[in-house]
Amino acid sequence: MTAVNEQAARRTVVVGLGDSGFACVRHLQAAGGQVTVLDTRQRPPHADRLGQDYPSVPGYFGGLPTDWLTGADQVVLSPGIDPRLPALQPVFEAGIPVIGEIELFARSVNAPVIAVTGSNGKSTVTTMLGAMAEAADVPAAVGGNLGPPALDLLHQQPHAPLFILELSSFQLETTQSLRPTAAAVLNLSPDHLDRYDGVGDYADAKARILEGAESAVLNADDPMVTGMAKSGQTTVWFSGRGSSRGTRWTLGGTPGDLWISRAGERFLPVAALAASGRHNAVNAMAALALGEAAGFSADAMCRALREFRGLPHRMESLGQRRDRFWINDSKATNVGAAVAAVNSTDTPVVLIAGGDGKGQRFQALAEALQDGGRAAVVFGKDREAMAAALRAAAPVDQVTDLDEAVKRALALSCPGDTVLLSPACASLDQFSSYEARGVRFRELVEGLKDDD
Ligand code: UMA
Ligand code: ADP
Repeated sequence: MTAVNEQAARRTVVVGLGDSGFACVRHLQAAGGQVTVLDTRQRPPHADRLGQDYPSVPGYFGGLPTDWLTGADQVVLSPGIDPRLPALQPVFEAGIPVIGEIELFARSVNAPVIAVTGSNGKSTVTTMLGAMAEAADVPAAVGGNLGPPALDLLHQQPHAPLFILELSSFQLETTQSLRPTAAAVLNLSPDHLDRYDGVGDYADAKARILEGAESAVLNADDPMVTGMAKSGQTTVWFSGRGSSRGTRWTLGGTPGDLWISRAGERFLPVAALAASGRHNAVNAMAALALGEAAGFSADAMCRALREFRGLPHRMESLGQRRDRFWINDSKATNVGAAVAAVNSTDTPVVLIAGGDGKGQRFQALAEALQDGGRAAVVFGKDREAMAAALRAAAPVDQVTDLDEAVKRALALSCPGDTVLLSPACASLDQFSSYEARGVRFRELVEGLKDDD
């Protein structure tokens, strides 16, 4: 049987009708398979679109009926669904294969794939690499966890010569067949602990990206990542902490004259990067390592890095208001990202943080604030736990929401300080997304008139 016919013979249940689930339905329908869709939500995001585009595809919303699930030949789980959900256990007990969107993608893609994961910097590195591809005149398809979904890329750009994918731990859990040309693990710090039984399980999910990769691009400074290296797999190391033997991409020089070096030779001055912050210099090294594996020229890669200014909501400068520098880092949804943000700020900082802490501990953020942290203002669901941890490092004010937090931060800061929104938490207790939180912050800052 050919792959397409095999697909057609299967009865597939897609669980979840968000962006990923809808992309799976379209893909499976195009392959001629029998598809049904379930979602625990009464009105999943693409319910109307399913009715319009695929009226013959049965859907059940508001629960996961066991007989629908166990009647399947395979189940495709959306990334937002926790496989530990009791309703899914009969599927595992029956031995029905459980896969995800990236597994479907991997079984269909013929072009080379570059894959990026890590706790922080995935979207930035993926987008940097996309900019490098453009500078190199390679019409690559770029997406995955940052969107568009990988299967939508395959649908929209079936002849793309290269796919550049950001992959989350949730996506990697259900992926077996991906064989990337190069795969990167950027770093690992605790996140999503509401979804995993421990950091070990989370790290195991991330490490799956390296299975079957021709070459691994790994962070030499991160002990959880160095432990993922496999003998017999080509490994390209990058390091933000000076040169060490065998590390191809390193950051070195003096604080005012930092350079990215390749194999010990100066390659690009950090001052030439349009994206600011030391963590972005490290991200650039990861992107260079992946770009090299993709065959991009040094000239194209450097041109892209000289122009790529960074993504919105990631250390995004909102300029100066009331003699303070305001930075929107709303995408910092975990402690690791907020630590990097505080560490890359050169002035005294008033940190605005809070939201849903997803079971994280905040001690590392307190340590970062110890040096240069003027104060912290915490808001949202886990403000008590944050305040308890941060109080050891700086004065902390607790408020209910972001609007109040901005007012308090202004009062607590001095001229010349930076006021940094880097929440270290998910936004969903008070906002629809990290973008909505960042947009509100921008509005609040823009509302601060200099002559008030
Ligand atoms: N949900 C239910 N019941 C269901 C299905 C989903 O309650 O039956 C809930 C989930 O618990 C979750 C939400 O709905 O809270 C969305 O889940 P989903 O799997 O339907 O999400 P999609 O719309 O398909 O989007 C997913 C990724 N979302 C998640 O992993 C939560 C998107 O990443 C991704 O862009 C998209 O597939 C295409 O690949 C977003 C994300 O937040 C940006 N990712 C996490 C992150 O970056 O930290 C991993
Ligand atoms: P991801 O896609 O992994 O969430 P992003 O590029 O969207 O990563 O950045 C998310 C957050 O992490 C932002 O707050 C950003 O400033 C921060 N960040 C980016 N790169 C790094 C890095 N290499 N180390 C630590 N934090 C980082």
